[in-house]
Amino acid sequence: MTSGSADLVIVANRLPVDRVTLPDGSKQWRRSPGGLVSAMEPVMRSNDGAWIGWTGVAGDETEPFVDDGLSLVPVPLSEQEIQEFYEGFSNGTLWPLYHDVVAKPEFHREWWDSYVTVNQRFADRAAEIAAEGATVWIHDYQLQLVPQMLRELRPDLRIGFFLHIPFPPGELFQQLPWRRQILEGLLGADLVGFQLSGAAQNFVRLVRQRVGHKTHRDLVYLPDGRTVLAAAFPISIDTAGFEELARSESVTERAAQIRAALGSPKKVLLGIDRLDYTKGIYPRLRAYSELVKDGHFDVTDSVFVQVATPSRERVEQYRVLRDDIDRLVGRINGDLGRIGQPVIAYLHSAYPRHEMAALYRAADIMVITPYRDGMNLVAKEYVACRYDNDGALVLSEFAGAANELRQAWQINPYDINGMKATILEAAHSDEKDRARRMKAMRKTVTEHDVASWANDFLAELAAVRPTHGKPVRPARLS
Ligand code: GDG
Repeated sequence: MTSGSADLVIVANRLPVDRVTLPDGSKQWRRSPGGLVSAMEPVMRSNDGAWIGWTGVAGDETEPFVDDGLSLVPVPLSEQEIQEFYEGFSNGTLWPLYHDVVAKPEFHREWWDSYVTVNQRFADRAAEIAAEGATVWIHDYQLQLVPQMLRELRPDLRIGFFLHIPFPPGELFQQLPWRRQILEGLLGADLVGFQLSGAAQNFVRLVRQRVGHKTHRDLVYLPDGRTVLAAAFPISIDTAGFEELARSESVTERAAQIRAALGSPKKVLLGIDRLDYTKGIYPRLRAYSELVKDGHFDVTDSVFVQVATPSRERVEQYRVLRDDIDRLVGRINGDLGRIGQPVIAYLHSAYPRHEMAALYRAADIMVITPYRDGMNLVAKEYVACRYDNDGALVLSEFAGAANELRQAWQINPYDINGMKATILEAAHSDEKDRARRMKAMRKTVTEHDVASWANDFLAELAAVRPTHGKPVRPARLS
């Protein structure tokens, strides 16, 4: 195969742009806000980089284009592929399976077939545009077969893969009928990155047990002489960017407006999540409503603001979740609210980054309670915005972020009473204690931002020794 001209290729399910229709009816691309884009942008610019992904529009056959200096290469998905590859296998099979089976994963052979077809399309595209010896960085659970498919087409490339969500323990992973294919798909990479070292260990153990390759600590030795390194790279945020936004006059003003609009309560609690069953929104709201019912919070001077960003609305489990949360909020406000004073101010909507920063600044207590989360960037964003060293973070021990944000008030979302007690503790904490905790957490997110995350990953990928001289036994079938 002939090679292209890009020295660094990012491969992700979505391109970092959205198609927007202007008031005059014309279409334009708008850069989607997100840590990954801001982290990759400088590296892409200095490396002749290109980004491969889907535009988000069914059947879109847009040719490669340049947007504000970035080369973007669309991969088309048909309506049926969106249903089978994206909503089906990615979000109906892998997402629940990788999140501790919080919801029941569905296994359908047509979904798998579509996953293979679409992964091959991404691999073909990457093979076309990557220059000789280029670095290719593949992202996330939708594209786990791409590393191996790409290696077959282009053995000259340096291939990295990063999984943004948890990697499950073997006991759960082995439910997957295509477990061996997924492991082999990932082993096409030279470096497989995870959020936590426990996930990397799960992966290496599974490779040893299920595929039969020789492993040592975080290394896998393949029979063809290649070495694959599995390691943790906890993702982060554009810390300085968030802090700057939070310090701006307009965000400061908006934060004050938000508090005033809420009736100037003594305590504002805040939850911000994609509306997803892994995020533990239900037990969180129940815990808070019980605290109100028990008289620990008074609806006249405290309020819980819950922002739930619409997500994956065509997937059945997400529709059910939305109805469950709607009903719960309605019941809580109906039972315990007053005129103009809801217990929970519930917003099913997405907001600009500016509004998010204002909400973070307006909140006394940020409550983040996922059953399982790869990292949880919202927790880090809250910390980045609290340059005043005030504000309390209540954080689930099942979020990857809990590993770094040790000074948060940590909770177990399955333990409602424990969660209630900890929220109360955070609410009654004194200023000095809050400042001590917040300062320590701010140090962490300042020292480890998304730029250092990307640099660490790419430096490790550049340093891995792709071959070994060890005699290894051939893989056995599982
Ligand atoms: C996956 C993993 C891992 C949310 N609502 C709005 C909005 N957001 C932004 C937040 C934050 C991001 O979306 C959400 O990131 P999270 O990390 O909290 O969660 P997932 O979407 O599930 O992300 C997760 C992550 O990948 C990265 O590896 O941490 O564990 O599940 O940045 O600010 N942004 C705007 N308006 C909204 O309404 N502008």
